[in-house]
Formats: sequence, structure tokens, C-alpha cells
Amino acid sequence: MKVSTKVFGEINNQEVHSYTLKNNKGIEVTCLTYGCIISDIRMPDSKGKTESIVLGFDTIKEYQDYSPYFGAVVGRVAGRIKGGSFQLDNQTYDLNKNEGKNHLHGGLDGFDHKLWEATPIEKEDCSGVEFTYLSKDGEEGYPGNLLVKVTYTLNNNDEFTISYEGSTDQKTLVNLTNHTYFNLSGDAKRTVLDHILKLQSSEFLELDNDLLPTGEILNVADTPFDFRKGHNIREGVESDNLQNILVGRGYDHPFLLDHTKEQQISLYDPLSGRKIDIDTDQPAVVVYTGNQLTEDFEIRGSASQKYLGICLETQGLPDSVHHKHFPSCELTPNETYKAVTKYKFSVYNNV
Ligand code: G6D
Repeated sequence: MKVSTKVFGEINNQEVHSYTLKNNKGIEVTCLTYGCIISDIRMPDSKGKTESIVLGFDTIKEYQDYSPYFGAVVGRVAGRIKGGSFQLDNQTYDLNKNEGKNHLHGGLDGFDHKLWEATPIEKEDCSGVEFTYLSKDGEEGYPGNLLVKVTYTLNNNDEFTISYEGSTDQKTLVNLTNHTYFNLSGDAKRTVLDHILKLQSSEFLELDNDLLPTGEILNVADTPFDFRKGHNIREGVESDNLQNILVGRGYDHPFLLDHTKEQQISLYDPLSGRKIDIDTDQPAVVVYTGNQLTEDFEIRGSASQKYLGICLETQGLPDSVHHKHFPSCELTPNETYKAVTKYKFSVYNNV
């Protein structure tokens, strides 16, 4: 399977390249060397009409001016780190604080802003791109030289897989994710409020007013956070549950995945018939329903608005360095950080 590439734009006089993966069912994924951004995913609907199912732009300037992490790999550490500092082996590390007094999504110039090396992958049964980046010791305040590899592959079974690998020469923190905003309506013609989300998760993290985990793990039962049987996003937007209100009416929460035999994560749009099934080896998924999307820009002709996309950020638990009962995101020199998330695209004729 072939990979096509072209110059997408320039940043600091350096070219940004795009890579497009296509399979034989009409699925197309385009990604950039800037932030490993997934700038587009195109797939047919139940009537065979191929449209974009993610929020993205066609120019670098729009990403720089407007993008709230659209499609980007986020790191060194996804999510918030309280106070923008942490201790490892009695050594205190101070990070760049890019959200008030806290550190968010890898800081001022996180992995989403970096230019990655890219190598296309063309195999019989799949095509892809391998991105690499060396995050130097002290970058954004993190310890250790961290070599990161992110691999995107698409096959003819309509499966798109993201694999992450990291190795360090000093103990550090690593928690990577992809921040794609999905909108299965096609070319963002509707919000995601009537998308059906199904999650095999019986617990989620309580957030405080700064959207940091309090450390409390709450049960989803009898709340709008119970997606085990699937329900629309609108339920959490219209709910009077304080956790839904706190995040700007909707969801912005880490859900602990139960890792049962059931399909872990599914997103379905009844009107278009498009569906994504997601499987991951990560302990959690942050569900963010675009509550903070502003209305001051357009996305390929669609006016930006709240709830125009939903992020399903598979990852470790946010701020785990300050919560010892959360799975750790520490990485030592004799370990390799590994994470895999697979997205399976399908279409249902909802006759
Ligand atoms: C807001 O709280 C949300 C984050 O979860 C999201 O990743 C970001 O916007 C883009 O800060």
C-alpha cells in the first residue's frame, strides 16, 4: 500500500510535510510532521459519501492561530500537572506553567508544536508513517533525553493503529496521547451532541475547579458518566451533575477502562451510520466534548462551536505523579515506554 507525500507548509523556514495513507475501502488518513498532527481522516457514510470525520485545517497558520491540539500527539505528559512541578527521587523539577499555575499537555512548546522526523512505511497489507523526535534533557523542565517514536498505520481491514515508544537516559515522566477531535457527521455539518458513546468503564476521576484530578475515583452508576450501555453526549451537556457543569457542561474526564472482553470504546453517529471502535492497552481514556471550543474561527468552512468534536484521548491517568494510587507514568533508563491504540472504522445502514 502506497503513501503519498507533499509539502504542507513551512515553520521557522523548515518544511512541514504531509503524508496520506489510503486503503482500498475509501478510508484516507493524512498526517503532518508538525506535531504528528492527524490533519484529516476521510471515510464514506451509509450512502457512500466520503467526508472528513475529524477537525483539522489545510494551512500551518491556522494550526498556529486557532488549534486547541487538533489531531496532535500530546506530550511529554498529556493532561495537567498540578503546580507545574513534581519530585522524582527527592529531586524537584519545575515545568513551564502554560495554564495558570499548572502545566498542561507538555507545556508551552509540547510535542504538538515540534517538527518530527518522518519515514513512510509501504507494505503489502498496510501503509504508514514512523515519526521520531528527541526531547532533550530539560525541555519544558522535564529530566532526561527522551527518544520518542510514534507510528501510524492503516490497513485494508479499515484499522488505523497508533503505536508509541519511548526511551530515556534519566528517570522521567511520559504519558502520550493523540488529541484528534472526531465528528462523524461528515465535514462537521453537525455537532457531536447526538453521537452515541459506549465505554466499558465503571469509574471516572473527579475533577476540581482547575480540571485537575482530586484523587477521588467515582463510580459511574446512575450518573451521566455511565456509558456502559451507550448514550448520546447531549445527556451530559444537559445534566445537572456538578462534574458535568464544572467542565463547562459536558465531559472532560478521565475514565478508567475496565479491560473486559467487551469492545472498550465505540463512537457512533446514527444519522451518517459511521462508527469507530477503539481498543487500547492504556488504563484510561479522557473524554473531552469540545466544551471550550471558541466561535472565532472556521474549520474547512464550518463555523467552530462548542461540541463540534469529541476527543477520546487514550492514556495513563493525568497528574499521576501527585497521586500514588494512580498507575505511574514514570519511565526509567532500563525500561521502554510502549502504548498502542487501534481505531476500527465501519458504516451501518440505519434503515
Ligand atoms: C481544555 O480541559 C480541556 C482539555 O482537556 C483539552 O485537552 C484542551 O482544552 C484542548 O483545556
